[in-house]
Amino acid sequence: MELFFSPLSCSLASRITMYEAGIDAAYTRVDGKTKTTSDGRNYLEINPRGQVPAIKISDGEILTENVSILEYLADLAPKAGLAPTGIERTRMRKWLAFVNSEVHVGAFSAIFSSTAPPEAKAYAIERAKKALAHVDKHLEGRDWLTNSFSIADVYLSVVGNWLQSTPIKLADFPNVAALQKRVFSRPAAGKAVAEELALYRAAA
Ligand SMILES: N[C@@H](CCC(=O)N[C@@H](CS)C(=O)NCC(=O)O)C(=O)O
Repeated sequence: MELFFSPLSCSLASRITMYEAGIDAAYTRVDGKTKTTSDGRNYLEINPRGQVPAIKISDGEILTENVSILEYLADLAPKAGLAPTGIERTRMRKWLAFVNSEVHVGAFSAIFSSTAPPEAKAYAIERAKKALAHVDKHLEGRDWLTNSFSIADVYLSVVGNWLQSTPIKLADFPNVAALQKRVFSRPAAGKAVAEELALYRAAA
């Protein structure tokens, strides 16, 4: 398997999941500006959308989209318990979808966009705050988004990590902050975060 990633971007959730699940993979860095891989390939020929994450699976197929990739990875290692079954699976998918549509793409894509006008950014900041407040309320008295640790918690933690580059304060969402701390304190997740932080800093 090969993961196409950019340090500290949403593809970090795939790396964390792979480490948590004990999945062996090659990690190929993508330059988001030039759309080339670290070994000189044209990334647009791998994922025409030019976005990370993408994974190449054993038959050569390229899978894209965080929500589907994370679930695919979790299902490769059921014993790791990264995705529940039954109605809990449905609840987990709800949170994956919520983080993806309401927080990540619905808000952060505009907040970090180099082309979005200031009005769009201001709207996106308010949208992110509303969505995070909703998640924070759900997390009151809970350790995880569902009844046990899952890929939805991983995804939320990775997206929450971006707040430090925005005017939104993670501390305003204490339950989200506490969940992120729990996730990043796990040995596998912590290793993934530390590795990508080092790669990110080395390039800065
Ligand atoms: N719909 C995609 C969005 C992925 C996405 O936004 N990836 C960002 C990094 S977090 C990216 O590659 N941005 C560069 C670009 O859009 O050109 C998904 O959910 O997987």
